[in-house]
Amino acid sequence: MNLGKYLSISQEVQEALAAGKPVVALESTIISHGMPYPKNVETALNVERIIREHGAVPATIAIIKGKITVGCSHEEIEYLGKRGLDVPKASRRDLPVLLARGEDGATTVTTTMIGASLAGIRVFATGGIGGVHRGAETTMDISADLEELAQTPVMVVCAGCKSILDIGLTLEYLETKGVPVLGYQTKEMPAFYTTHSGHQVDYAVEDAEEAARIFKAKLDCDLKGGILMTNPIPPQYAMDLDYINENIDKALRECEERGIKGKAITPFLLDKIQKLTGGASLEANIQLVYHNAALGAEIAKAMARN
Ligand code: PSU
Ligand code: MN
Repeated sequence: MNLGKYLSISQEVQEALAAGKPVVALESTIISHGMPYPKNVETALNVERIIREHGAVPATIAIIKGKITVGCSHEEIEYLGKRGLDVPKASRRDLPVLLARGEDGATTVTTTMIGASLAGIRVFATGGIGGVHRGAETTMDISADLEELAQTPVMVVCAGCKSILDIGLTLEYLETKGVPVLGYQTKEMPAFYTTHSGHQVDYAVEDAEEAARIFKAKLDCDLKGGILMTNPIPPQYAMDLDYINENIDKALRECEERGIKGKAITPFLLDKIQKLTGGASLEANIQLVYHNAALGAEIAKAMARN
């Protein structure tokens, strides 16, 4: 590999990794495409602070001027948040083009996993992942996040997936690809805004130590690919199931009527749901990301001890 030219790891993250300290990767699409400015920047900086308070080092990842940047500065986070949708959303297929052209990109779960893995980071905390979209049997819209989980050895801590997706088909796809889906102290797959989805995870996990042991077993046996750790939103922040599903359905209908396609679909739906719920879903989203950051840090610490 001839990576040097394309990878830039902050000094703090380099030092932490060299010393075997816990590091948690964070994505940038959630900043520029997932939340409005300035809440996005405020949230991203709070997430970094929470990870530090839990004794780990945060590493926000983005493409900055043609480099996969692991450990963005506060200025870079502010820049990504302010530019918002003008920063191209970068999935695996976009990466070589942005790097060769020296451009910026907001990393999705997929490209954040790639950056984390290149740097040697094993755990990544975010809000939600992409998955199999409803109606994928005709559109074939299946997020590249699932393929990345199948091939890149990173544990992704999220709050499950939203019912903008077909949760049942997403779980089937992950099973086919050999990706373990774990529930943090729960057997039910959380659905982002709610703890309830009507679907089961593969295994409920007791604590961060057990999660780290499972990850280690996967690595030790060279089983390829990552692990999905789902962490339910704290109940006090969870939304009413019928209320959120009604609004998700409205957003999906508008998406179809307006003919929104491809990588624009997920950001469109997130924005629409936030507007339809008068910001209540944004608040839930922020709280679940904080919760995942804390768990990500605990898992990173357990991995560092193993
Ligand atoms: N789901 C969320 N919030 C997000 C995303 C998904 O609840 O911000 C973002 C993540 O970056 C994820 C990407 O990797 O959307 C998936 O996009 P797509 O569906 O186009 O693969
Ligand atoms: Mn898609």
